[in-house]
Amino acid sequence: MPPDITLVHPLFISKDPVEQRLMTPYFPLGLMYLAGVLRQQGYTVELFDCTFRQEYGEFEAYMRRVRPRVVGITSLITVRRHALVLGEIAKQHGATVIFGGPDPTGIPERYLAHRGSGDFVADMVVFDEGEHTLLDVMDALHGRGNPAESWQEIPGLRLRGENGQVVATPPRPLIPDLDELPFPARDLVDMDAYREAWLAAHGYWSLSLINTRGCPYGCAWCQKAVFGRTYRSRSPENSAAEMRFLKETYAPDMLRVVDDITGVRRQWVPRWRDAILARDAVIPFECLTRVNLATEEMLAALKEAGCVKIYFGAESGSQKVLDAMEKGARVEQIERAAARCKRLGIRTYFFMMVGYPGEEWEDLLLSVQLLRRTLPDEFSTTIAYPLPGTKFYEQVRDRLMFQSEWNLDWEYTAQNRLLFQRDRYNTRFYRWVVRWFHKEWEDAWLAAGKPAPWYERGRIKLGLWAMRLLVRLLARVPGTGSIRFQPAPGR
Ligand code: B12
Ligand code: SF4
Repeated sequence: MPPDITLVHPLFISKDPVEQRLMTPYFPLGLMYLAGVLRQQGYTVELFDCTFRQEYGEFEAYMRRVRPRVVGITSLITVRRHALVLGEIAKQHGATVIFGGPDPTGIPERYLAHRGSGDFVADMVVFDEGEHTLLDVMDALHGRGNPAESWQEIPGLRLRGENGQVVATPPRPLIPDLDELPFPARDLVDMDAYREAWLAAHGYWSLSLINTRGCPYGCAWCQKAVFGRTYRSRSPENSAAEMRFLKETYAPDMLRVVDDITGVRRQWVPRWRDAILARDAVIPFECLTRVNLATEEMLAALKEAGCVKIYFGAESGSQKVLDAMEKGARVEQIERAAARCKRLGIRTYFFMMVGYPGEEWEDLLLSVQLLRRTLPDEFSTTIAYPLPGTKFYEQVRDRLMFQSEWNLDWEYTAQNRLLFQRDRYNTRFYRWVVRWFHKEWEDAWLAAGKPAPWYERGRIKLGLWAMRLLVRLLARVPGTGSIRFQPAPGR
């Protein structure tokens, strides 16, 4: 018997140089939540996970053999092309094809208008949060419960109108209580393959967990498709129960808490710590928070709950640039957060960004100074890229360096590359800035007493000297030139 629905994760590590280099695969929790809810209502679900697969042909063979009636495909901007190709294959085998996730929500017209070799591929896009909408769609397809008579009656969909326009059905209210959801259906995942990939690349393995949905902040470059500027959290007890379950069932070495922001509600974190300790559910974990939330108390509670590493979106050492990004954070807060983590023995990882509109040479120097003063344990630097639907995108829309927004595919964004015309500076300049930041940071660690053999010190000093000279020279050279592919350094 074919399953009632097959959910597809279209990320192929074999086709993605960035993923190959990082080798930190996580299966998509969104799909696993959908699967959990559908199974709770009696539907049979299979997962087709492309993570460790090589070719589209494997999905073709699956479709030929299994013939699911419905295929639901999740998508991000990075995997849009694969999602559409897999959708074509599903359509050729007669399945109802549904797309959902951040990219289809952000740009549904891209999916609805896509024609494969002939017919339209997508029957619909599930917009925003998916659990209840997909359940309604499945009920309608199977005539179960009180099924909707037309797709237009189901809230939370984007459909294709007669003239090809996007038709929106009424908005779907957000799920009020996240504790109602079953834990993600991780049993559908080939856990051994993930475990082995992690162990081979890093010597430990990590699973993901999510406690909250949404983020109340409004950084101008952040695409907030799906959960918008809303914020809901599970109860600390519900989350701790899942951690206990993960510890007993899978015993991962690490957890990645994938909330946009941990600790938006101040009292939540100490309650979570208590719930974790009470259940003996500690698993070393890493999470992301904002520097303005990183109080001594919050960080101490995270540490006691098992936190070993915190990612901060530091972005820049220039207040002017942070304000332009509408980051809602101050440079002093970045410094305080880093110092507090160091005192508590929590590792820090900074996300830095260069090339944001308004950033000038002096601002880059301030970012260098920030890295040198705060000495994060790790950091990565991204050249700012404008995602559709953001204020940043609107700001640079008339200066984009590709033909239309339809071209804003991952071929462009995967490369750490400047995507809009600036008055000064080009991609080549920023790529060297990224390397320069790294050398400054290495040198600052040496200056702070990090032990290193003489040849290593020499390499860093020489590299730093060369980098400083080069970026100063490049800062004066106009023109963009053509740039070879080079993946972004990390996330
Ligand atoms: C965890 C995470 C990661 C993890 C793991 C990804 C994974 N496989 O789970 C890692 C660190 C690997 C990662 C990497 C990247 N990420 Co990321 N990530 C996230 C994060 C923080 C959480 C994802 C999550 O689990 N959400 C919780 C679930 C419940 O929500 P959901 O996935 O949206 O699913 C719901 C709905 O969308 C819908 N739905 C989803 N799929 C489907 C499918 C169907 C059929 C249906 C009906 C419904 C449906 O229903 C689900 C349940 O309600 C999100 C931000 C966010 N808060 O969502 C960013 C986010 C998804 N990432 C993003 C980006 C840009 C990236 C990177 C490109 C970053 C980088 N520069 O390297 C890479 C790309 C990786 C790749 N090669 O594809 C963007 C995507 C933007 C876009 N439009 O595509 C987001 C939205 C962050 C942002 N605001 O910019 N990411
Ligand atoms: S970048 Fe982070 S803090 Fe800013 S709006 Fe996006 S999720 Fe929220």
